[in-house]
Amino acid sequence: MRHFTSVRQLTDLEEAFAAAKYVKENPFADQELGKNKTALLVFFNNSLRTRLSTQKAALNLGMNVIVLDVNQGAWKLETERGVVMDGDKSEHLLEAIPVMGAMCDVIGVRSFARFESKEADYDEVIINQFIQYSGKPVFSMEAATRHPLQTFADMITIEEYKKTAKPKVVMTWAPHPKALPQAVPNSFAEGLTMTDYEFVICQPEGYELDPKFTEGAKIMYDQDEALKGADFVYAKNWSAYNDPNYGKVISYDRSWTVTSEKMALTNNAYFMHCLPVRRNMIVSDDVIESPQSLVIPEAANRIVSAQTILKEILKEL
Ligand code: AN0
Ligand code: CP
Repeated sequence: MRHFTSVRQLTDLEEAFAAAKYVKENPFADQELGKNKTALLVFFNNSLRTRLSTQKAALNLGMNVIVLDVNQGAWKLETERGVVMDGDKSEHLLEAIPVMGAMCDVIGVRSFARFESKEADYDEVIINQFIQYSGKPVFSMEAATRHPLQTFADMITIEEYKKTAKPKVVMTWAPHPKALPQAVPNSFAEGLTMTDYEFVICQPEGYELDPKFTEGAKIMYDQDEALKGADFVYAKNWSAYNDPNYGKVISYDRSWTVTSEKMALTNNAYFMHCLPVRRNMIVSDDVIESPQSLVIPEAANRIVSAQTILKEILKEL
């Protein structure tokens, strides 16, 4: 594998789960692979899990790691070509990227949707520039439209906890005070539609995701109906995708919060969320603290997910 930007690249899921299981059981078996190799992790946005788990994964593989928070200490970067740079931005991304590439062997990039242009976001302009100009393998640590390392960790977690071959997995929209990207739900939908599980997405009217990610999923607008018989409830907020509301919050409806009353409709489902989560907006305290909550093992599987992918990239260096 050269670059990793979408979970769809894991064409053989069984093989990917087996590779992840091996990594989980043998975390230090491949230290030679990463010896004298440097991973540069570039963050344009905040992170707790991705920052820690990707570093840990790289260290487990024997790599050296450099973390760059672009907005804290680096020069302010211009990303548009053709701009007269007479403002507050001192450097252009088109120089910064090859410089970053010169300092490492592999680059991870976190760059959320900016909601300034749907086209620029959905064309993945930032991560694609890293792919084009860094000269190094690039992997997504959440780009504008996808968060594949999260989805792979989510899928590994479902594999570990499922009690039937084809569990019912329900991804439900839940309320949040700020506009969030569609990357996590897009990616989760992309990943789950690759499986033969029963996969349902429920959301209020107007929150339809780009159909390119959700094709094959059952889409519902009644959360109570959707949750019936669920084995896994995957909660997430996202902002609207469809015009004219792209990147906007169009509902704050707290009747969509995942509470114990909602969980009572399910088949004693496990609760999942990628974190960070706002309690009592997305999920009630009692649900996230219940024994059915998988949020911590799910986060811990981010190491496994990142390490499995980094290992594939290192093999081809
Ligand atoms: C981000 C999002 O929803 O994409 C990151 C999640 C992993 N969440 C927030 O910004 C709160
Ligand atoms: N789930 C996730 O990616 O978390 P961070 O934003 O903290 O990295």
